[in-house]
Amino acid sequence: MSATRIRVLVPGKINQRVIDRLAERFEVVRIESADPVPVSAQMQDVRAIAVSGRVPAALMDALPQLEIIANFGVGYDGVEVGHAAAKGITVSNTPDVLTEEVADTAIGLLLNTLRQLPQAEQWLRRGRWSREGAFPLSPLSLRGRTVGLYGLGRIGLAIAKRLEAFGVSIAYHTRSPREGLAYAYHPTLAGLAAAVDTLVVIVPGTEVTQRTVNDEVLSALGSNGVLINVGRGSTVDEPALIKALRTGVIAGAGLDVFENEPQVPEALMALPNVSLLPHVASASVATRNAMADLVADNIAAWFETGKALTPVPETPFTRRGA
Ligand code: NAP
Ligand code: 8YV
Repeated sequence: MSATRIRVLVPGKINQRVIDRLAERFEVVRIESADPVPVSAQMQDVRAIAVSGRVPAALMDALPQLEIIANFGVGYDGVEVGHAAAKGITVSNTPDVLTEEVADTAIGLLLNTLRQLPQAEQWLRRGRWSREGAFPLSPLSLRGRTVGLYGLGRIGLAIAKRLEAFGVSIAYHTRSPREGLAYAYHPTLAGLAAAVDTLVVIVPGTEVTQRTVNDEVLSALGSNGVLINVGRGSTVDEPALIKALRTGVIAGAGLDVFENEPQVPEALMALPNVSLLPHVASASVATRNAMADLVADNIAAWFETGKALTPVPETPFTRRGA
């Protein structure tokens, strides 16, 4: 089948390389956002969506010929995947190509949080080193820590491998233990938090993981405790975290993701014991290019071979008639 005239909808902003790659073979239709749902004759024969953001059920319902949604990102919490599965629409994501980059960033964020490296650089840049002397010693250190991973999938494992080289103890919580690993498994998140002093969140944002890092988990982590979140903001109860950081229930936090991005609570920004990044864990040119290619290649493969390259587990479909 020729793919040249197939119409692909792109709601909202996306990496330019996705547009350039798709435009080589498809007709790309851009709209500002998925809300409100577009109503136009053009929508009647849209067969694919490429997206970095939300695809609500209503958008799927407005596109009668929709076959595939290619998500820019390994996490696809913005796509109502249950609705897509029920309608026989395939959803693809971008696993593996970003794993090492995100793991690198997680380690950087962990060190920044513990050793206050961004604050130390500001001390130098603002002339305080020459005026006032040495930057104060960091109260926290990675030395002697026990790190718990909440999530030990592709990225969690890549973080754990890096942590091994730092000589820290490693434990984890997932729904089912991974075979063949020497890390201590904890069947509950609260149990993991009680056993470690550093908790790294790298689970998907789902209804089940929502706000699971709550008062109880933060209390269990303890007053020397540090929380690092590179998964999704929805997994952490942000007001509970702010309270815990303010009152010394835990010692510090490093966050790349937030509940209501790009809004970050003033109360969080005002805290001295946090290191904050604007969702940049995969944000290098090379990694974002690889993600963009995988989005375009998923759509091309779907129409050429009848199978997406990296469909999500909920939609293991092949194309009708392929
Ligand atoms: P993955 O390979 O699917 O791993 C997910 C891990 O989470 C698995 O170990 C899984 O184990 C565990 N998990 C899932 N649901 C759970 C639950 N309810 N309770 C406990 N554990 C649970 O995914 P990945 O490639 O490592 O990516 C993980 C997530 O990182 C993505 O979904 C995305 O949200 C986030 N991410 C963020 C950035 C960023 O820029 N900050 C970049 C990339 C990815 P079980 O199935 O055994 O529970
Ligand atoms: C991206 C991510 O920043 O892959 C993911 O799940 O969170 C990041 O790599 C995001 O998906 C694109 O905006």
